Amino acid sequence: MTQVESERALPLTDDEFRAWDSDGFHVARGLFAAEEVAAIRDRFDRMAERREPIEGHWAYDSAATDALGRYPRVMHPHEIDPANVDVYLDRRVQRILRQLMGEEIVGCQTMFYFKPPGARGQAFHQDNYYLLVQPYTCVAAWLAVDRSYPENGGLQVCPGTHRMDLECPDHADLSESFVDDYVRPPEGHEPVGLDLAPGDMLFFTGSVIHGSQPNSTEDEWRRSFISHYMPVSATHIGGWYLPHMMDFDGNPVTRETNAWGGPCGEEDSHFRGFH
Ligand SMILES: O=C(O)CCC(=O)C(=O)O
Repeated sequence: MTQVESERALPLTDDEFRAWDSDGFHVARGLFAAEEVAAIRDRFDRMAERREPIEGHWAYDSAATDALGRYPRVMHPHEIDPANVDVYLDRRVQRILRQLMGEEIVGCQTMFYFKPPGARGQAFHQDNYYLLVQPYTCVAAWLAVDRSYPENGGLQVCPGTHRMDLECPDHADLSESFVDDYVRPPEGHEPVGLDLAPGDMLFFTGSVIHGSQPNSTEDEWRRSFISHYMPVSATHIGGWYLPHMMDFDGNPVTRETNAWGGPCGEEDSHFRGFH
């Protein structure tokens, strides 16, 4: 294959694309090289070692007894270090997303999870309940920075739930989940626990029910860098994402604010915040 041909070649094989179409998720094994993943991990570890909250990004609490109080997730890390923009706007990720979504895509937000030993998980949920992208849905790109598997709180996904509507969540068990929303996996769509190596990237759409258990290991961290995107033709998104959006050339993107109340009905007025 010439260089031009290989650049044009689609990243997923036909079988992989069929699996994406029927399951709603795809794992790109080894998408990021070991050195790239180590650089991401070291960057966030250095940030955490400073033990200083970062307004709007990192709600570090030195007095917290809960592991997640001392290692909360980092919100929009692409706005605190340009090296994180490179992860958000990575061209390999763009090529995969284009094929998955069938059109150009734009970025909505980024996050970084430390998930240290003992940290609570995140109960089953659907991302587009929060992002409110319309029409169609958002898509997540979840990069394993450490090995990620069920015991250390790795991600679990419910195949086939990408065809579901958004559900109004119940309350979660807050001893297990740090977020209070829970969507029960429907019969026939039981969760699958994924085993991801550092550098693997998991893609899934905003309707897919997914979540994670607490990290029950003694000494294994489960760090991950998470970005959300949407098709360029989407016209609406939850307003709180607007300041964090950009296209793959780094230009700001704007859309209409989605004022839709969501699947819980008119009375659903609780602020969902970022996700
Ligand atoms: O990484 C996790 O444990 C949960 C992340 C997640 O569910 C999300 O970003 O929507």
